[in-house]
Amino acid sequence: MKKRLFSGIQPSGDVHIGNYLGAIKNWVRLIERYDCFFCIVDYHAITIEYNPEEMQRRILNAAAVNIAAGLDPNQCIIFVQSHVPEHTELAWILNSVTPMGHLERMTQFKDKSKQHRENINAGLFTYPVLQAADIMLYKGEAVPVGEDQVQHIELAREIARKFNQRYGETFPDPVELLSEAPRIMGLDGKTKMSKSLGNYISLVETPESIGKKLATAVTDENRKRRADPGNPDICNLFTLHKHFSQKEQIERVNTECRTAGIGCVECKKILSENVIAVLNPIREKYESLIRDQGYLSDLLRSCAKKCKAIAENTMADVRKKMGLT
Ligand code: AQP
Repeated sequence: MKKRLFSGIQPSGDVHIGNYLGAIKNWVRLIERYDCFFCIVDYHAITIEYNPEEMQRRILNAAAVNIAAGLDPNQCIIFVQSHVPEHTELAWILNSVTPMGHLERMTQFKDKSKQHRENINAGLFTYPVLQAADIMLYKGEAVPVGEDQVQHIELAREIARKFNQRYGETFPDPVELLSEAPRIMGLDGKTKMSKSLGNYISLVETPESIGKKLATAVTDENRKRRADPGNPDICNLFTLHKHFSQKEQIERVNTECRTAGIGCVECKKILSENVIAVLNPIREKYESLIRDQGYLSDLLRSCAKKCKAIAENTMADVRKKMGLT
C-alpha cells in the first residue's frame, strides 16, 4: 500500500513561482509514489481579510492552476477544505491537546500579526491546529511544503503524538518533505515571495509582464555599474536561473557575472526567456481549464466525496477513542 501524502494551498491570491518551485513541482514529482491528497484550504484563507464575492473564483483558479502545472486529477485527489466539514471538527478536538505555548512560538503567526495588525484573530493563532487536522484526517505521512511551513509540520507531529499518548495509537507521524527550492525570495530580493506581498511572478503571468517584472527585479545591490563585478551567490535572480535556465546558461551567468563579463540586463533577458518558456504551457492549459468551470466544480465535488468517506471513518474512530459516542 502506498503511503498517504497531504498538502494544501490557500486560495488567497495568485499562485506564484515560489509556490510552484517550493511545493507544486514537488507534488507533481511525488504523485506516483504516494496516495496523494491536495487541498485548496479555504478555511485557512479566511483568517485574513478577503472579499467573499471573490472566494469562489479564487478556489476555481487555484484548482485550474494546479492542474495546469501538472497535477493530474486522474492520479490524485484535488478538493476544497470546506467541502469536508470534518476538518474543522477534528481541529476543535486537536485544540484540546495543543499547548498554547507551542502556538505562541509559531513564526508565521508572529509575521502575520505584524502584517495584519487590524485583524489579529483567533483563527490566525490556531491556524497550525487546523493544518494538523487537515493532514491527520487522512492519516497523512508525507507533507511536501516550502520551508515556511516546516515549523507547522513539526507541531502537527507533536499534536499527533500527544493525541496518541492520551487516547491510544491513532495517527502516524506526519513528516515534511522539502523541494530543492524550499524558499524563493520575492522580486524585491528581501522578503519571501508571497501572494499577499505582491512581490511575485504568477504562474499564469503573460510574457510581457514577466519581462517587465524581471527587468525591475532587485539583483546584487553592490553591483552599481555595468563594469562592477557581481556576486551571483547573493543575487536572487541567480537563484531563479538555477531553477529555470539551462545548465550552460547557469554556468555562464555564474562565471561571467563575477568578472563583469555579463551585465544584469542580459542576465535578466536570458532568465525572462526561460521563465516564459516554462510558464507559457502552464498559462495556456490554465486558460482552457478555467473556461470550463462546470468541469472544475464537478471534479472538486466528486473528489470531496471520496475524502468525506475517509474523513468520516477517521472521525468515528476518534470519537470512539475519546468516549464521545
Ligand atoms: N516563497 C516561497 N518559496 C517556497 N515555497 C513557498 N510556499 C509559499 N511561498 C513560498 C509554499 O507553497 C505552498 C502553498 O502556500 P500557501 O498557499 O499555503 O500559503 P503561504 O505559505 O502563506 O504562501 P504565500 O504565497 O506566502 O501566501 P500569503 O501571502 O497569503 O502568506 C506551501 O507549501 C508553502 O510552503
